[in-house]
Amino acid sequence: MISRRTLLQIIGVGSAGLFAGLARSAPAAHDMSDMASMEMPEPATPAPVSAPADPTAPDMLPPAKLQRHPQGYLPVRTLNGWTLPYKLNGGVKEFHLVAEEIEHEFAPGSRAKCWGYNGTTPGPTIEAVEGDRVRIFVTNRLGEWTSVHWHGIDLPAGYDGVGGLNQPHIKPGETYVYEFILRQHGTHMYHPHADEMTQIAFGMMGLFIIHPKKPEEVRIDRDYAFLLHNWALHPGTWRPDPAVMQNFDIWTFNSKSFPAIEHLVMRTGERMRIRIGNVSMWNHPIHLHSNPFWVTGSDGGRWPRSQWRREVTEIIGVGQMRDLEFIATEPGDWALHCHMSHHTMGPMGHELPNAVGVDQSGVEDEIRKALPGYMAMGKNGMAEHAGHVAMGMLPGPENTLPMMAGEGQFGPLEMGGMFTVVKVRNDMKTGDYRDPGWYAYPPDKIARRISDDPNFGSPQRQNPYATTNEMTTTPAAATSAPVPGHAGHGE
Ligand SMILES: [Cu+2]
Repeated sequence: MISRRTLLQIIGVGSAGLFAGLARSAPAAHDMSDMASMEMPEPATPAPVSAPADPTAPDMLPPAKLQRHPQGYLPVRTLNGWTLPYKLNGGVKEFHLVAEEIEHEFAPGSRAKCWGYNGTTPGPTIEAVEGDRVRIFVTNRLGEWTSVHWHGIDLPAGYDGVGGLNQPHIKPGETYVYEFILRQHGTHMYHPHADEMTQIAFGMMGLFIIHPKKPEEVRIDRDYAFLLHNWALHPGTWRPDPAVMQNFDIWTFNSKSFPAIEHLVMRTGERMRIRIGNVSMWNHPIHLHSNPFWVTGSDGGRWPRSQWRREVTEIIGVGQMRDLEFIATEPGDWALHCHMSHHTMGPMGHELPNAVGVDQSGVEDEIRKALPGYMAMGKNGMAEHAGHVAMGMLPGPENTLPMMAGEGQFGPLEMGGMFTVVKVRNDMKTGDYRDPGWYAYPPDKIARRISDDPNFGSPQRQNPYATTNEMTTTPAAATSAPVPGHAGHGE
């Protein structure tokens, strides 16, 4: 089998060749010296393929503490991401984005050649304030042209970024400048409007948060933000496939797949905003356990309170942004996930025969003659798959995540995509974003086993479509005696 490194060398992206090439083609860079001291990855020197950066290293994570910006706003916390530093130049906020190829890790065990900005996908979050004048330099270090569209932002047409329509494309090596005054506030994003099918599929996207000029009437204590995306990284390959339209392998919050997605933390009684944007090819019903949240805003800014809605699941449509706000009343670990159940899974085949309920014992022996080690699975459902993965019995193809992943304090979570945890604690300090670990459940407030007898309690059960005399429960029978054939039900 060809190793990943060998493969990358064969196709000519060995570290030396790739990065030397980039350095030669780099234009005279806009001064980024003041950015070097900030907590961020080096924009122009992505980690070499042979010694990839560890994305869990402290310098790649958002800071553990966030303080209010001098202009008064609470900065957003971009899940697994970062905010782009700016330079003030004559009252104008200058940002510099660099479109480039990067090596990205979706979760340990799955890496790919992606495209992004300033070393990451999503690119860094741009944060500014309503009324600010921003000047954004965009340097193209890709091998093809690009452009940047400022999605949902009210600006002169010449800065809207549709290559060919609003501006000439930004060719490799060139730097373009966009400059406009922010006339609104809200949750927005940026992405290319040039060869979108490829450039977005490879991860080019970023959040653009405009804070309101006047302090918000209802104050937010924690402000999280992430973008939804899907990727087709076929098992054993190292480059997302931009031609796939529906059967994606990897579902991500900010280009990370659970369990690599950062947890959201908050204190009981705090008000959290979760800003979510969708750059993917599917709509995603995002569901938060615990209290219902209010849907309070979008690209259109924070809505008037009369328009706020209480929900527990909100569909974030393709190209949409939504702000969810919620006040935690119960401490604990609460799931936050897409409710499309395939979107919380890792890579899997979809053309499998349905083996649930099928006795495969004879077949297994036959297949083993041709495929030694073959293991028939799925007779009782797919949960045993997660167990086998956890035991290392199913290594899977190279560079592929398990279909079911993630481990909680009580066992496998069986989730591998758009899933993370909101950790509510009574003692989280204001502005502290450190992971408090798993919740310590009070022993009298947790579901627990009280019997292992399947006949326990003889609850009422029905089977109105039974064709034999087995298993038809009536209320009368249910309250008197166990039903004949009960133990075989469900086979
Ligand atoms: Cu989804």
